[in-house]
Amino acid sequence: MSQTLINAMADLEESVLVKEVKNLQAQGVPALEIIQKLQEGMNIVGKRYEEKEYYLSELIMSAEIFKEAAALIGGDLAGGGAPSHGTMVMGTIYGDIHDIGKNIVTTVMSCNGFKVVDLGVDVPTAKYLEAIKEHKPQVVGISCLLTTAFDGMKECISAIEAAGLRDGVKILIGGGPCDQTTANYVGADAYCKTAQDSVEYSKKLLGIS
Ligand code: B12
Repeated sequence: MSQTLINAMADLEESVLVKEVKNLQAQGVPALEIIQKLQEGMNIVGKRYEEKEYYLSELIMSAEIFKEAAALIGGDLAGGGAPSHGTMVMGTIYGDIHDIGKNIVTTVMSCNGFKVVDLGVDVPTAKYLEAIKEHKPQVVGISCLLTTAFDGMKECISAIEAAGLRDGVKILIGGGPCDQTTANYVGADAYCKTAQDSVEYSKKLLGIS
């Protein structure tokens, strides 16, 4: 599938990217596949930033371009009419303001039968605890794009446990630098690489076919 799209995202070629997204949509390529390619392009942006080929201004620009593409695709993600599987409380952990991935997961979970309570970004532990008590979710999602915020996730999950709320929820984590080792370190039930994974893992963990 479209290397053009990956390159356009990585090279911040806005007009090429918009054209290619429309082109893929016209060919009937599923929205989630298009998003996955954009995510690959974003990973390249991240690498270029690390290698000092890109600076903060390019990171900001990449976010703007991604959002433009996501707005084009947004309508295709909306499913509606899915059965109700339960509630998910979702947020980006405190110290971290990245929200593009979180918003995609929120949309995809909503379209797949979950009511999602989105707590936003830079979410403190107390807000997760309050939301779990209030909304009694089956799934809690924590998004984290910064390795420096891993300890925040660990602290948050320990606090959920200390408050006696851990047994009632499955906790999923995700975000660029996370992996299964991170999930083990912070005490989550699963690590999800993509938004679609979050649907599959949630259903699997809750025993929904
Ligand atoms: C865009 C971007 C920004 C934008 C964010 C805009 C926004 N509104 O989100 C801006 C410019 C604001 C930004 C700021 C910073 N950033 Co930044 N950013 C990125 C970049 C390039 C892309 C992130 C992104 O949106 N990817 C696309 C989405 C779709 O992918 P995703 O988030 O991974 O989400 C998918 C999956 O992971 C999963 N998922 C995500 N969350 C969750 C949660 C759950 C529960 C589940 C189930 C699944 C799931 O589903 C999503 C869809 O498939 C990454 C590079 C990268 N490779 O991630 C760096 C990156 C994350 N940023 C980085 C850094 C360092 C920063 C800054 C500290 C820079 C600075 N000097 O100020 C600040 C941090 C500010 C803060 N306190 O948070 C580093 C982090 C390094 C590290 N190891 O910790 C990265 C990795 C770049 C790099 N390689 O150096 N950034």
